[in-house]
Amino acid sequence: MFLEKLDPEARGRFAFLAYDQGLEHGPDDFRGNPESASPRFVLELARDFGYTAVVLQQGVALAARRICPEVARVIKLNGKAGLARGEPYSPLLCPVEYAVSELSARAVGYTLYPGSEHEPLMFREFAQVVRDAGRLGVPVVAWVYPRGKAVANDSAPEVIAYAARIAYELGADIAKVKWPGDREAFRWACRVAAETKVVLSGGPTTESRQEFVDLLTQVMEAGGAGVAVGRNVWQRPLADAQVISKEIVRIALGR
Ligand code: FBP
Repeated sequence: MFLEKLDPEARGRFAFLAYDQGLEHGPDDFRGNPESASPRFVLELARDFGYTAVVLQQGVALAARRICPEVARVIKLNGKAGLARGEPYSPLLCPVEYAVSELSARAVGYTLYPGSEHEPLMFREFAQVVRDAGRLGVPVVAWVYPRGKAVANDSAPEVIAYAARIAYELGADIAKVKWPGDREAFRWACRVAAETKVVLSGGPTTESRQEFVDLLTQVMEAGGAGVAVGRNVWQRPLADAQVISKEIVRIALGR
């Protein structure tokens, strides 16, 4: 509803640089490119290549305010570490009000795990986030990852389409979903998401840069609204991260 905060020209295209994996996956994600353990590496890429915004948890956002205040931020409101097993639940950690007033959030983000035994709790929290964000005039990005023992294949076409629709039903402005395997399945997910914009969730780093670029091209051809990518950028050494950033921004934002 308030997408102009992220997209002043109303072009409906987004390129988010996600950097919340230090919490979600742990520091092993930084091993391949140890420079990426510092948010500076990611913030400077976002600034220099014109990403729409970086995605940060509250703690890193506090540092980002100091290191690179000019880079727009999507604040992840909920999160969990990757250590626990069992049915996933990602609790709300940062209120929308704090994200906006103290962390200058341009948008807020929340991960939903539909299918988890804890789905009702997350749906309720998310519904409240949508109402709070509406009052404060910031858009909401939903990471929608069907997961848990009830979900046999979390990237099956019908599961991804359902994820996109859940985001719409619950009031998200943007839904971030995994790749369902082909262009037609992604097109259907975009269709059923109605007014909610659908962006691709990056996923593990591909063997070659070109592989990821080709994937993003298919997403845009299928009516996707862009990407929220992390590892495929900052797990590569600086020169490679710069080349792929240029391509990502060109394809996702059309610049
Ligand atoms: P990547 O591009 O690195 O896959 O990041 C996208 C993202 O949604 C992150 O925002 C989040 O930390 C992570 O993936 C969650 O991944 P998982 O599927 O392992 O829960």
